Amino acid sequence: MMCSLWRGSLLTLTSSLNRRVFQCCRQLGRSYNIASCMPEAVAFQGVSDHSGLYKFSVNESDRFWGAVARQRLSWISPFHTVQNCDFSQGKIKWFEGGKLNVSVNCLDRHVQTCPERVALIWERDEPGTEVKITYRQLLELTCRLGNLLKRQGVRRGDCVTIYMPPCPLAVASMLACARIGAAHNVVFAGFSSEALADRIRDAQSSTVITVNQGVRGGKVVDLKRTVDQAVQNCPSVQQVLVAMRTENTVAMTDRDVPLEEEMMKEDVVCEPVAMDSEDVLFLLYTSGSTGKPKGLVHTQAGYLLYTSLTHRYVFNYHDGDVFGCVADIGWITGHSYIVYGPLCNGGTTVLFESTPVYPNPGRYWEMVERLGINQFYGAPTAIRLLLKYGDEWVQNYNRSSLKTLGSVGEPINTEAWEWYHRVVGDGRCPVVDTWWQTETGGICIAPRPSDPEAEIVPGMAMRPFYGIKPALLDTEVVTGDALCISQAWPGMARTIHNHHQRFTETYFHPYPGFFFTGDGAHRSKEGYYQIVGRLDDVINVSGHRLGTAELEDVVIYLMVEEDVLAQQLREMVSRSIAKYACPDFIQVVRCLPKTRSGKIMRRVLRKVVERNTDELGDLSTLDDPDSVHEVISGHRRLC
Ligand code: 6R9
Repeated sequence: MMCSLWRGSLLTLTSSLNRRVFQCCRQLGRSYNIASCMPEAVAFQGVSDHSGLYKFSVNESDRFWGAVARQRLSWISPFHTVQNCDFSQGKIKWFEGGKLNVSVNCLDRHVQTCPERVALIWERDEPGTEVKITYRQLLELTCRLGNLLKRQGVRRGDCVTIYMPPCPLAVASMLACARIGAAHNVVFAGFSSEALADRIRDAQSSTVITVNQGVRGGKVVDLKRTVDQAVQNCPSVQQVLVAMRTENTVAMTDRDVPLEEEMMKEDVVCEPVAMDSEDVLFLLYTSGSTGKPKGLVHTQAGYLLYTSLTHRYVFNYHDGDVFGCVADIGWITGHSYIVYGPLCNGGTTVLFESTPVYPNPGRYWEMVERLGINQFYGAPTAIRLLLKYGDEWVQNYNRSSLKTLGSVGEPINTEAWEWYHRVVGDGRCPVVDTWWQTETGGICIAPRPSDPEAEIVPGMAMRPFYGIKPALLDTEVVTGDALCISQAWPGMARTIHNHHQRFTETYFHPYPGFFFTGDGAHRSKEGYYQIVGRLDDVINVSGHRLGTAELEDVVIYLMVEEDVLAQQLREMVSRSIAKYACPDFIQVVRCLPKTRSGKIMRRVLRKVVERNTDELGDLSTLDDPDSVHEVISGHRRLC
């Protein structure tokens, strides 16, 4: 029976009226009006252009978000207050009084209008074996899972930990939690058993959902075994639901529940729970620079609204498009732009199980051709890796379906940006460098390609999204560098699970009255933003503050080629930045300590250089633990 649910069917995606309206608007060219930048905006009388709409969104924030929330979301009962926020206490509340169900917004309403539209394309590890799941099928999977969770004793307000690679059952698990009012805690299925155990314990989950094995880059990974090890140290866990990703059997204990078998016994109808706007939707842990990882809390309505709006406008997503975000679902990017944003918009979204180089460095672009991907969203670390392999791997494939290219996770250096634009996008697709964080819930600064007038400068995140009011505040050494946001927006995190004080201290105390992002940024005279990296990674040389991004932009390629002498590196830095910026000390390593999402853990490097290797902080998100040992031993040898 499972097979019939999994069997992919080729569907003709219906082109809705909406799409035709947009085509007309585009034909009108420069004489576009407000309806072409935001159809919802007809409610904002008197506002007639894109920048006017932005101003309205920040100056009349209640009217803006109130109208958008009424139009974009399906409510069970209407909200009475748009926002009730006080940064001094870290109090953030949106759409109070309103009740809704997130899974209904992501599934049921699309099943009513287009049940056979493809919701998910599961791009499995082996190219050409993708599986398509329609909205009707995804609703069915979600309901069965919701009923199973209830049968297993999961109640409204509980938190379910999900340790699965990107796959339809992982998405159905997230939505099943949302349907029955439980929160989810997705843990990246590459984290160690200790990292998983830490997160299960902090979230106090009684239920874990996993798969027997994962498959990535041609390798089989024993995920269930990692869960077994983790739950030994998690007294809260009462059951582990195990889905079968491969045909290999794994040892099952009394605690384990065979997921497919049990969900097939359940009904395909599961009554959605009416949730308050501010009930918890999920926890997501991000590494803290010191101490334990932080379980950031996102709630129902505001988060859903914000991801849906940003997905629609930042990527210029239209009905019928295929959206390809190659992130993992265990990262906020996966939550917001694989699952919630695209599904809320009735989109078709890709779940990428593989790696950028499996079976070869043409994988992304072969997939773009085969699936007809229209918006591609990836990380600079992968773009830089692929660039090294040359243009042919890209040019071998037809990429004419592509309309927008997105970048996220770290600053994209100029060469990578140019290559992405010129080679991948054939110079015709806007590259949107999107700045945001787990804490912000969705994209906050991006070029906004849906604005036909918008200029895009390579390597710049450019402009704030609707409702986002950035402020650059003085740091200890330099004026106007610390990126803050001066008013609330619906997508922002509400607290750190069980640590509200840490939440207010981290984000609201450094600059009273502002949300502090921890990143540094510059603003050009045109008002465009450029992100320069984490402020705590800034290097202070003779009173000059240097962003790590700026330095890395100069040396990055040489480092990869590994055949460049220290002297040449110094000359380059001195030529491109200044003599004072030249490093005194250069250590060549095989690879830098990075997180799974490709961010260099510079705080760890700093500790090594300071010889404080006993205080490396939270290393649970580290991709390759050996990299730290190599840096430490190499550093000892050199000094
Ligand atoms: C979405 C995500 C957040 C941190 C953020 C910043 C860095 C993300 C960026 C970027 C420069 C961009 N970052 N996007 N820096 N340009 N376009 O990555 O969330 O994992 O929480 O990381 O990533 O430093 O503060 P998260």
